[in-house]
Amino acid sequence: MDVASTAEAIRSMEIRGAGRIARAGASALLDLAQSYHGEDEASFLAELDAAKRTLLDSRPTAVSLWNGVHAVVRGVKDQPDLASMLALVESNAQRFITRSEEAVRQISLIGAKRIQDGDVIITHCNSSAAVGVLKEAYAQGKRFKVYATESRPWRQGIITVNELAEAGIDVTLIIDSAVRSVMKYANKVFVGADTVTSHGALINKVGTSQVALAAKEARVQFYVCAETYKFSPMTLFGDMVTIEERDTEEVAKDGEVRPEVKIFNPVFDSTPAAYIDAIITEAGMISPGSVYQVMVESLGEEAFRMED
Ligand code: RUB
Repeated sequence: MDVASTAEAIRSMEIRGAGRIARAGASALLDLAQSYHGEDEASFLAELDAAKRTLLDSRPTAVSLWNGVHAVVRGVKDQPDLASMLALVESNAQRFITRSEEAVRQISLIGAKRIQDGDVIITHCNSSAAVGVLKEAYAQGKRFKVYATESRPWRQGIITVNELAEAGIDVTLIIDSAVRSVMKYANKVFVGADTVTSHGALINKVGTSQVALAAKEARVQFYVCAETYKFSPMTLFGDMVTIEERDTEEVAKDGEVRPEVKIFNPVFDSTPAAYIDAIITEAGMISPGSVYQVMVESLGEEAFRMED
């Protein structure tokens, strides 16, 4: 898919989930390089820069997209000629996509070790990393129950329950506001991540922080499944993560509520590090306090050289 259609598919949530949008962004830049017919370096760099901005503007919260796009463009402008620029975009993109898919696989294997027979697990929204952990544990022969939230307003929980049921897992769909009632039956929570800040806070689908609060109250273990390209270098410099607000029509259709009613539709929220027992990454399971160190090791020093 080209850059414009990829950005539109991300904006409209045809492509969604932090890992997928990062890979889609990298893949759109790969497509740009492979189909480039211009002849000079300056025009290519200008087109690459415009493509980068279009992709980054599509959804603001998941740093995975920022890290993916920057991993692809890194070093390109220092190349001596157009052919080397195109070759570097291609190899960077392919490397990012392969590593990202491999990271999800590693997280499944590492996370599955935390699951035992008889566990009752809650998950929220639809995270391929969290679903991967549950499916891997089941494939290893572990038997457990899952409660999955509906995740209003987009109801990504429907995708989760169908994926888990198809794999054979005993899964129950609940509405978001049932989380605290159901927490008394649960002993573990697994969720995904859009962004993890340098001080270990989690930015994920709105409602995640309520799940974490209920888990803390009930002393239920709360695990985050996050590839290290969801760690945000910008937060180290004090940048706040932008919480996306989507169309109010997603909450109530036009005409459904009186015109004087205001609607607020933030689609992500922030869970403080103190509510998180561990973050399961492809580099191993870490405490929220270790995010900075792992971020430097995994993303490399150049990820901290802030370009816009
Ligand atoms: C999806 C969501 C997921 C994370 C992680 O939100 O919050 O938990 O993106 O997903 P949306 P993954 O549906 O608005 O994109 O583990 O697949 O990267």
